[in-house]
Amino acid sequence: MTTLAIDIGGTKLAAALVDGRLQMRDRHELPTPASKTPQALRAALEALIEPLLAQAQRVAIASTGIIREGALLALNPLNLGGLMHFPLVQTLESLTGLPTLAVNDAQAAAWAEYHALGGEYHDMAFITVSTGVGGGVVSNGKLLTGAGGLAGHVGHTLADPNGPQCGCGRVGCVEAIASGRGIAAAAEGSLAGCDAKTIFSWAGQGDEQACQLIQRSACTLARLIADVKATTDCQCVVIGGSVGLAEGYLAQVKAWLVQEPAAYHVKLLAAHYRHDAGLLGAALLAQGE
Ligand code: ADP
Ligand code: BMX
Ligand code: ZN
Repeated sequence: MTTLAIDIGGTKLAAALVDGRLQMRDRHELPTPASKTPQALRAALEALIEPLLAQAQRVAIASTGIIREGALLALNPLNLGGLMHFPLVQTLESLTGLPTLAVNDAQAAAWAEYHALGGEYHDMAFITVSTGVGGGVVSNGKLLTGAGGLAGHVGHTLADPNGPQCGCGRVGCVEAIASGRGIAAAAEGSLAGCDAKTIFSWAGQGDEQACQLIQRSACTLARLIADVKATTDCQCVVIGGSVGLAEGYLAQVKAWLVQEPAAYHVKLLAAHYRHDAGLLGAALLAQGE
């Protein structure tokens, strides 16, 4: 059976066909519409799936936001242009006529990365550093989604009580500091208005402010990883997302983590499936694996 896998992030939408055991083809992307209206997201999803639809027998979605009873509920609506609620499964079922499953993007990616570890570990966590900071936890071989879909949303734990306001309503969340959006929001002067990707390229050229912004993110992420270790006693933490996978970032996180007491040290790995972990995890879950 061929699965039409869809990944809805705060910055980009991706779709691909997935056959059998994780063979992916025809992957392509579109920008996520920066509009508050559900109509804009529906139209973008329709355009995204159009070239793939005829070959698929089911749909699997990994999406940013809390996924509860098939609907997307934004925890941080600012990551989706202010969109609060979107009927995800209902929309895709009506667009495709196919059975559809939806799961949070970082939870889906955690599941794919857990499979990639090949049975070596039974307790792991995945953290994406992307538009936001998302997380997924596998405990004793089971993916935790929680009673209402909130499990693993570690990006909304406290990093700094005097830190920036987070779009979720709290102050000083990890996401408000460490995410791509958080890095960009703190940029001043010559870097004001730059996105995280541009700030990374300035850091590569030795720009002092750019290096400091990335260091602030990496240090915040390392403290979060220590908290995740203390909460779950996971055997490894896998890092994904375009910021998490950016050159040199993981090495900085590792350097900060070793400065924490040894009890909080944990093996850190870059996502095996790179930018496809969400797509593949959703496909695996739709296959019942
Ligand atoms: P999404 O959040 O939609 O899943 P990404 O994982 O691509 O998407 O994360 C988007 C964030 O990553 C944005 O803040 C963007 O500026 C940043 N980004 C994209 N590419 C890079 C890169 N090569 N290096 C560093 N940051 C990047
Ligand atoms: C936010 C939250 C999470 C998501 C994470 C990463 C929303 C809309 N999203 O914390 O559900 O997993 O961002 O999302 O509240 P991404 O867009 O950065 O991949
Ligand atoms: Zn928050």
